[in-house]
Amino acid sequence: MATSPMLTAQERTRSLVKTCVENAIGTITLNNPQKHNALSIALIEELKGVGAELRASGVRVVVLRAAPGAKVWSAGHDVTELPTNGRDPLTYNDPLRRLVRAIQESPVPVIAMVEGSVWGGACELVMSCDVVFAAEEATFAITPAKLGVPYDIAGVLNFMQRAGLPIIKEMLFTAQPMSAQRALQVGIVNQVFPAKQIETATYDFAAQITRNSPLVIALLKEELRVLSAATPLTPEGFERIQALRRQIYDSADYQEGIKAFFERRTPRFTGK
Ligand code: YXS
Repeated sequence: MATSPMLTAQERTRSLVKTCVENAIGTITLNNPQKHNALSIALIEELKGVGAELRASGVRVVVLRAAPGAKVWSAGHDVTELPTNGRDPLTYNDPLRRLVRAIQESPVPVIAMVEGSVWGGACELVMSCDVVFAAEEATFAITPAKLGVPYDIAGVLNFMQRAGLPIIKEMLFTAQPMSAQRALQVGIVNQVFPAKQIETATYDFAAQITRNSPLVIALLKEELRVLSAATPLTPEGFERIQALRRQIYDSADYQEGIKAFFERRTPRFTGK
């Protein structure tokens, strides 16, 4: 039975993430609890770096997790890094966008092992992983509408690929946390376990993957990525959405959402 390889000679700690490798399973642990693992540029750059190192080391599968028993898996995009000067907050080269693509394009399956609450862009990060195992008390809240953020096309597509439109609309329009049980019912989460069992269950599952052909798994993962990304979007459709998004990140409501976050109050959106 595979166990969580948390104390191996190959364990390495940077400041914001920890990694270790055992039995061809790489583990990346988000390690910034003071900021609830907010997806800052610094944390994302470290995540991308260790991901590349693990792939080069020949791991067959990666487990992405927070510290054992975390109350918050990740608080989402680092709000202090959202631009308020009229620039698009989520462009192609935004660190979160680059991290999501790196996970999707990785030839190695990534399993999100979720304990605690997941917020905003971290929900997209989790939902872009290949498999999601969650503890019973985990929750998932997709928050652009709460923050006033004009989420981008690629991000919305990633949500659409994880659950049906009614569920994604429910999560996006309310910005409220969804329980792990409900996320399991609607297919956002693959399996749910009591907190005490989730590590063993995740690493037993990961071990099954390590026993299969890495070449075929890499092919299947890329086939599924390319085929599921085949979305008809006309240039006019793309430009229309970008124009709508620009009206929002130029709006007073966008500024209000971020201001309210820092003032720890409910935003007062005017629709302007
Ligand atoms: O006051 P200090 O310096 O200790 O810092 C506090 C928080 O400001 C900080 N923090 C964050 N910093 C930047 N970006 C964040 N997303 C973020 N979240 C938290 O961490 C320190 C401890 O937070 P605190 O005091 O609120 O902890 P708590 O235990 O009372 O509450 C935990 C949470 C997660 C319920 C609370 O921190 C929270 O609601 N965080 C924001 C969750 C959220 O709305 N995330 C969405 C971020 S925007 C995003 O992801 C996309 C752009 S979008 O919105 O479009 O999806």
